[in-house]
Amino acid sequence: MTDHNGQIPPGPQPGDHRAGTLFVRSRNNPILTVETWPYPTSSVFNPGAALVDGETLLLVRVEDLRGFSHLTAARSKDGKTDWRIDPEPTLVSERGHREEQWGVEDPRIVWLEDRQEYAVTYVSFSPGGPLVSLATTKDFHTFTKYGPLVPPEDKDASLFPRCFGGRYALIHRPIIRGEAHIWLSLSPDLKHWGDHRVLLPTRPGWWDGRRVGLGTQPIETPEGWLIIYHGVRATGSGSIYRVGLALLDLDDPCKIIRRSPAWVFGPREPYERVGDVDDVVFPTGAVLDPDTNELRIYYGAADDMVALATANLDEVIDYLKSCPG
Ligand code: BMA
Repeated sequence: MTDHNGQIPPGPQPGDHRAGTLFVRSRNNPILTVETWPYPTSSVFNPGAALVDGETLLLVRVEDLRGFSHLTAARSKDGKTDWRIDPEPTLVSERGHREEQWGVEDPRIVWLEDRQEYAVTYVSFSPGGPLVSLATTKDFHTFTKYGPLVPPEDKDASLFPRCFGGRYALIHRPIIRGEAHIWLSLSPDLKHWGDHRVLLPTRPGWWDGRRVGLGTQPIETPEGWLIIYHGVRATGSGSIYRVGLALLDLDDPCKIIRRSPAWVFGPREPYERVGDVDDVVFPTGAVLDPDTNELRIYYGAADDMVALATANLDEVIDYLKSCPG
C-alpha cells in the first residue's frame, strides 16, 4: 500500500535501525563554540566545508552581538582538532550589496573544476527576504562577489562541482505559496537560471513533512550524487530539524535514484537539543577522506555551536541502495 505521494506508508521499515547508526558523533563535540572564538560573538554554526591545500577549511556562520551574521574561516589539518580560526571575519556583507544588509549566512562550498576556483553559495539576508548569493575564491582570503542568483525567498543552495551538458546546476530551496521543497535549476553562465523544477518535495505527514532544504554540498560517488538534506517536522513545541539522504543520477542530477524513508541523524545530545533554536542539527559542509572513505559532516547544533559526525561512505551508499527508488 502506498500513500498519496506514491511513497511507502509510515511504519517500521527493515532499514530503519541501520539508518540511525550510520553517523557517529565526534568525541570532541561540539568542535567550535563561542568560547573558542577569537573575538566576542553570539553563536557559531552552519559551516561550509572544503579541502583546501590539504587541510579542512570550515567557513563558519558567526552571528554577532547585534544579531547579524558573517562568515569566518577555521582550518584544521585532520578536520577534527586544533582549529585555527581567522582572527577577524573572512567574508562579510558589504555596503555595495544591498541584498546583504542583514548579513550573510549558511555557506556551501564546491571546487569548480572548469574554473579552478571555489564557489561559495550563501544566504544573503535582505529586508525583502533571504536569497541565494554567489562568491568565488581561490584562497579564502579574497573573494569575488556575483550578487544574488535567484529572487527571495530562497535558501539552502549549492552548485554542483561540475557542469551537465555545458550547464551549471544549482540546488536551492525557494518558498512558494508557503511550500518549502528542494528545487534544481540550470544555467549556462552562472547568471541566467532556468529549467527550474522540484527535485525533492516535502512528504506531508512524514519527519520531513513541513520543510526540506539542502544540507551539505552534493558529494560525487561512483553510485551517484549523495544528497544530505534537512527535513523539518512541526510539533506542538516547535520544529525538529533532522537529516535525510538521497542519491541522484551522476549524469542527470534531476533524476532521483533513491531517497531514505527514515531520517539518519537527529537532535539527541544536549548541545543539539537546547540552544538559540532548540532541536536542530543542520549539516552544511562535508569532507570525504579519499584514503579511508570516511565522510565527515559538519553541522550547526541548535543554532549555537559547530559539531562533527562521521560515517563510512560505503555504508551510507549501501543503506541508500536498500531504500526504495
Ligand atoms: C533555517 C535556517 C538556518 C537555521 C535553521 C534552524 O531556516 O535559517 O540558518 O539553522 O533554520 O533555525
